[in-house]
Amino acid sequence: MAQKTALIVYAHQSPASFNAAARDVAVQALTKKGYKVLVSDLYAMKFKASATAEDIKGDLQNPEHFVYNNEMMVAWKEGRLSDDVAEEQHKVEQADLIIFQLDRRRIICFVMSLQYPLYWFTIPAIMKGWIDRVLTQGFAFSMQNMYDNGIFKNKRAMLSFTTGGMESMYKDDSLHGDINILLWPLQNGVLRFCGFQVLAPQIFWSPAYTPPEGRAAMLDGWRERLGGVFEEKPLSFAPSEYFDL
Ligand code: FMN
Repeated sequence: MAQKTALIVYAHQSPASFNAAARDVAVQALTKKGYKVLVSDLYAMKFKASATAEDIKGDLQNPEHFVYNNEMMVAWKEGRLSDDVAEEQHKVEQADLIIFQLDRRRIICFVMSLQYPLYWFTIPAIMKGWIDRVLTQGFAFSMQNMYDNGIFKNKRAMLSFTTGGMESMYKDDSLHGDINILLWPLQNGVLRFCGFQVLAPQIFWSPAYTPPEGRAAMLDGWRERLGGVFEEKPLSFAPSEYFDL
């Protein structure tokens, strides 16, 4: 049987961070389960965060009025994306090429995990850049293919992140408000929009203010969860058919 593949998109500058430890636990746990694990270490790669015309090789369709989405879609179809974007898209696709040799987007048992520290209630800029530049029109979505009919509907994805604030601060009646509101743009607007089955987020609350035994317990819980992550029921969202387009 072909080997199953998981991709961890990772954004932290320090190998001594809790995020690095969470990434290492994920690599170990998924490898133990028989997965081939790919890691995109965005800071180490010096991944370019800005979506610019440099992402396209060759001539632009409309140099007078540059429209990133349109230009990227044409460049993707014609194999003219910059090498760094093409390489990341290949990672997103790779598992099904290995597993089923079918339509390159139709696979099961694939997980994409975004691992990051919460910055200003969202992801770090470098990870937003990865999303902007890699999950492009045509490759990751189209007007016909989104949400329930999304291109990656047979793949799973999840957010895994650390916070500075404590869990009690992220409730609907507390200082920062409900964490689920912060996660909606990422979980619905990015992952589900592209069709991913979204797994519950893995939240490591305030590791910097947690004693060593508490940090170890968080990592143990993560390891245990990953052991059964492919049997988890994804989060539920309102079906697309409820809405008129
Ligand atoms: N912590 C929060 O709880 N909410 C935030 O909005 C938030 N914004 C941050 C923005 C920046 C630019 C930085 C550097 C930190 C921010 N933090 C915030 C704290 C980090 O989330 C925290 O330091 C990190 O999750 C700790 O994990 P680590 O040990 O792996 O670095």
